[in-house]
Parts: sequence; C-alpha cells; structure tokens
Amino acid sequence: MTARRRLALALASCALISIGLAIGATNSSDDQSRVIRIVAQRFSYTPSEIVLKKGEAVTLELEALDFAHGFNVPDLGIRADLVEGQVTRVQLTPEKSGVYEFHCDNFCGADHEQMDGKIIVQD
Ligand SMILES: [Cu+2]
Repeated sequence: MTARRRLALALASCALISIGLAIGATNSSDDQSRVIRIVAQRFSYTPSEIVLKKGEAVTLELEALDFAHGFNVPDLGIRADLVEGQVTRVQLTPEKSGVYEFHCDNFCGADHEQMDGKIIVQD
C-alpha cells in the first residue's frame, strides 16, 4: 500500500466517523421526546391504551405488520396512513387532559370496526 493510498483510507475513515457522529447528534436531539411504539395488526393496536402526561412531548412510532392500516385520533386532529412493514412517526404534545379514542380508518377486513384504542392524557 502506498503512503498516498494509506492517507486516502485514513481520510475516508475520518469522514465516516464524522458522519456517524453527526447522525448520532441528530438522533439524540430527536430523542428528547419519549418514544411510544405501537404495533397495528388486524384487528388491534398493541398497546391499545396509551397513557400520556399533559404537556409531555412524545413520538408515536406506529408499525403496521400485515396491512395498510390507518391511525385516526379525531379529537386530537391526528391521522396517519400506516404502510405495511414500515414505521410511521407521529409527534404529539397533548395540551388537555382527557380520553381520546383512536381507530383504524382504512378498511382492513371483517373486524375493522373493532380496531381501536385510546390515549389517556393525565394532568
Ligand atoms: Cu385496520
């Protein structure tokens, strides 16, 4: 290996490490909100009950396992399309305590109407 080639490799490694650090920094700033993972699968969400604190910023990470489900929380003005096999992120900071129902609004089969849950926001 020539000295020049060695230098190029060293520079490339530095660049990769810098990129890694930059991505790490980006992630850590996003991570300030609590992440809540929700799995959507015919015909339920797991968990189906989510307890949040008023004023707490959270990120919902929704994953549809078997179908393109929907995620609709009408009273919080939130709706998202969940793509099968992908994670969909929804940012949320509830400003008012209460119980907010959510449901699947993309017809997914026989018990689609039963596919629902609730977000409980506590003071
Ligand atoms: Cu569904």
